[in-house]
This record gives sequence, structure tokens and C-alpha cells, in this order.
Amino acid sequence: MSGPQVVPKPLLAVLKGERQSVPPMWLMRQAGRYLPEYRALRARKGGFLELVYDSAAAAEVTIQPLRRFGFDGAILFSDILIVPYAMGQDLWFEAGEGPRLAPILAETDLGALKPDFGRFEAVYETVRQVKAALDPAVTFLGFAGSPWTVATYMVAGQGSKDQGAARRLAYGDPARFGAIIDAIAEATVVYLDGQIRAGVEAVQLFDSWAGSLAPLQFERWVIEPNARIVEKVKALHPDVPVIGFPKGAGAKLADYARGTGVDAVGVDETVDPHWADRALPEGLPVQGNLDPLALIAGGEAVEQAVDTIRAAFANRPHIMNLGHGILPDTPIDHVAALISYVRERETA
Ligand code: 1CP
Repeated sequence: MSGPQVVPKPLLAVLKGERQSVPPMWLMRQAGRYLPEYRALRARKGGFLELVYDSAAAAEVTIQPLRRFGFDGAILFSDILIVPYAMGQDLWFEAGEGPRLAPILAETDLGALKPDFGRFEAVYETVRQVKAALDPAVTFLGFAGSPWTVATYMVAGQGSKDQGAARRLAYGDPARFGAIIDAIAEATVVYLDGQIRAGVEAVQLFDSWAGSLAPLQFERWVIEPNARIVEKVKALHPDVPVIGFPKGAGAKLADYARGTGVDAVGVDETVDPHWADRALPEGLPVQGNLDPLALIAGGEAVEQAVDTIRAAFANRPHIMNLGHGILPDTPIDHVAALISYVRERETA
């Protein structure tokens, strides 16, 4: 007689601190515009939010890259801006441009927003549907934006080059800005708890604009609120790993890793992986950090970068990934070639 079969999950094993001779792999933004099957479904649904709020379609989009490439991880198809939407801020997508939120200007009271966490329910339903369909060897990742990055969109109403509006508010009225950060952090814990209860096995906190902050501001608006989220998620789900991705943190990466208590740290492509290996705590799992543009170039550019990254992280648990999201003009063949190149070689 045999008990229930336990299928190994290499990505989850790395997140729990186990080194693998072939690094498990997924790509940030792997569900999305570089895939023709994504573009076709997106066109049929008419809009991005329509896609997110159709759980069956969102589950399909989550699984599309797995079917094509056999990644070790699946990332939930949603967006970081679902949190401000559930906090009561209007959200829409301008065709060909990107997300828009009714901006929280200095004169608008945060208290005027009417939170509706029911807006998370369709995402939890997506999680349940993906979970039911997923190969058990694949690790299912949930995610949210980190408070600083989400705040940059809430304050400006859209993406911006230098996150100037949020940075000005953070200096000019730190109490008010802090209240926005706190409200995002609270909603984020609710959202991640819901995703985990619906079936994700690890979560990533995307702090895409962490790089625009001066050191003291980084401590206050990146490290401190992420630490609070990690602590609260851990209190609810001690065994669920949290990946922190402070894009652009550069030399502040080690302080981030130690200060937030994340289980793994995502490294962007501007960081020398040998430096990161020396700077980060021993044994801490890392994820990254192939340049998305190298993947567009393909061939030797990718192979060289992969070799360098693997050599640098040979002595710690490592997840192969990009340093930031895959770009829409990435040739699909290059993704397949990357996977073969990584999987055909074992780290010494
Ligand atoms: O037109 C379309 O089809 C929409 C494009 C798109 C997609 C595919 C958007 C709009 N969001 C997403 C999905 C998404 N976004 C995922 C899930 C799928 C996956 O990873 O495979 C994730 C994790 C995100 C995260 C996200 N959204 C971030 C953090 C990561 C990063 O790339 O820095 C950010 C900053 C956003 C905001 C956002 N949503 C969409 C766009 C075009 C943007 C960027 C806007 C801007 O800064 O101007």
C-alpha cells in the first residue's frame, strides 16, 4: 500500500531554501502580450479589466505560457492596480496607453474612497480554477504590488517616468502619504490572504519603482511597509514563501532583504549577480536576473548572461528569471531556447 503520491515542486523547494542543480524557471509577466494566444483572447474580451474579471478567461491566460513552455511556476493573471480598485478608486485602461486611476490629489480625502473588497472575489475564483487545472509539479504564485509602487499610480493616476507626484507628496505631507501607504498595506494583506486561501503556494511583492527613492525614503516607504506585510502574511500563513522584488534597489538590496524578512529576493538586471551574491545573506534564495533585452537579442547574448548568473548564484538557492517583465516584442523561439539552454546544464 502506498500513501498519497508527493510530487516534487522544484520552484517551491528553492523558495524554501533548497538548492537545485538545475534552477527552476518562470518569467515575470509570462502571461501577456508577447503570446499570440494571449492577444487573441484579449481582443475577444475587449479590454484588460474584462479579462481579469472573467475568471475562466483569466485562468486560461495564466495557464497559456505553461502549456507552451512548461515553466516551473505559474503566475496568477491579474494586475497590481486591482488593489486601488478594491480600495474604491476608479480604474480603467486607455487603449494603447495603459492603466488610469482617478488620481488622489492633495485636496482629496483618502477617507472619501469607499473600499469594496468584493472586487477581489473574481481573482480568488481565478485562483481556484487555475489550481484545479495546474500540473502538480508547477508552483502557483500569487502577487501584489508593494505599497510604494501602488501609491505612485494612486497619486498620479497613471504611470510616470520619475514617480514625481508621489515623491513630492511623500516629502511634502508625509502624514497624508503615510496614511495612503498604510491603507494599501492593509488591503494588500487582505488580498494576499485571499489568494493563499484560494490556492496560491507563494506570493511575490512587486516594487517596480523602488529605485526612484533616496535612502531614507526607501527605508520608510519600501522596507518598512513591506516588512509589515511580510509579518502579517507570515502570521496567517507561516509556510507560504514571500518573494520581494525591489526593482532598482541597487546597493540597498541587502538592507531590503534583511529589513523586510522576505524569503527570497528578486534581483533586476542592472545588478551584478556576483555582487548580489556577496551582499545578500548566505543561503537566501534569489530570483533573476537576465536582461529582458538579452532575451530579445537571443543566441549568445542569452547564453553568456545565463552562464554568468548561474556561476554567481551557484552556492545558493536560485530561480532563473528575468530582471524585469518579458517585453511584448520578445520572439517566442527565444523563450523556448532559453528554457532548453538552462535545463540541459547542471550547476557543478
Ligand atoms: O493591454 C494589455 O493586454 C494589458 C497589459 C497588462 C498585462 C498583461 C497589464 C496592464 N497588466 C498585465 C498583467 C500583469 N501585471 C501581471 C500578471 C501576468 C504576468 O505576470 O504574467 C502582473 C504580475 C502585473 C504586474 C504589474 N502591473 C506591475 C509590476 C510589474 C512590472 O512589470 O513592473 C506594474 C507596474 C503594473 C501596472 C501596469 N499594468 C498594465 C500596464 C501596462 C502597467 C504599467 C503601466 C505604467 O507603468 O505606465
